[in-house]
Amino acid sequence: MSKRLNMKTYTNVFDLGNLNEALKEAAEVKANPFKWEKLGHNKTLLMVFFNNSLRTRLSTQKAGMNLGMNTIVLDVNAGAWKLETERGVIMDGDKSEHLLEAIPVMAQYADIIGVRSFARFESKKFDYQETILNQFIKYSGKPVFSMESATVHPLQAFADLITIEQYKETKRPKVVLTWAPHPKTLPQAVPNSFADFMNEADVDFVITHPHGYELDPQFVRGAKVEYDQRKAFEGADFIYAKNWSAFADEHYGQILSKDMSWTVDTEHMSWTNNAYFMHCLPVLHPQLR
Ligand code: AN0
Repeated sequence: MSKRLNMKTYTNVFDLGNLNEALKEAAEVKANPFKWEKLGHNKTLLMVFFNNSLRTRLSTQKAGMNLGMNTIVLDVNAGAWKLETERGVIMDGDKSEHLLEAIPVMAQYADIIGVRSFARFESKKFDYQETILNQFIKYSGKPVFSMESATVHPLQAFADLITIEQYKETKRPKVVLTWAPHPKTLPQAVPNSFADFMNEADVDFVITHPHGYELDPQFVRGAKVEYDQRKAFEGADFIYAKNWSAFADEHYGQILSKDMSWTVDTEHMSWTNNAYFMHCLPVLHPQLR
């Protein structure tokens, strides 16, 4: 195996090292899930959840098991003590323990730690500094990976790229990330990481969203942004639909539009090159089927 074994954090596409090599290895593991079943012998994977999860929880625990690891799943605030995560506050509320005391306890039982900690939308700075994830990185002394943190979801994005690689019919497919409406405030983590990965992949990448939904430039980088959804869809081979709330300082976490005409339906798909439709789930269905 490659030097990815020495990875200390996994939060973005660059942590994977050579992306083509990583994709090749991923395809091998997908074809033979037990290929490295001895790799994790007597190692412990700890998965720490501050928020709910269905797919990431199941797939990550299964991945650890397929690598021969012991896996421990900890639901902070449910089974474990409620944790105070802010520094310098008086702890006279409903929190029993401070994160900084809990991290070394978690770390002593783990060889690698996955953390799910969604954006809170109380402070853009708190979210975009990845305050929770970075405390694990800083104080655990163990390799740490994001299982969707405040600003990124790199497991999702890598899985999406693996899917695109598997299904693409041309060498360099056109991939479109489209905003779609949702009644609740959703994080930017999934679109951020999707852009992060697509920008480094061998694809023609376009992002489309209504005005005001511009994502963080550190993830958008050189990607084409097309405000006309129909134009963006023309010739697309993959449509990736996702809602996110506003990123801009003055509107951070706000819902600026619920324009249902952005919902991807069969008419939208007819504008494409017979594209595959992708969605990370969970999804709200706009009408009963
Ligand atoms: C999350 C999100 O949109 O980031 C999880 C997606 C995998 N969804 C919700 O918060 C409902």
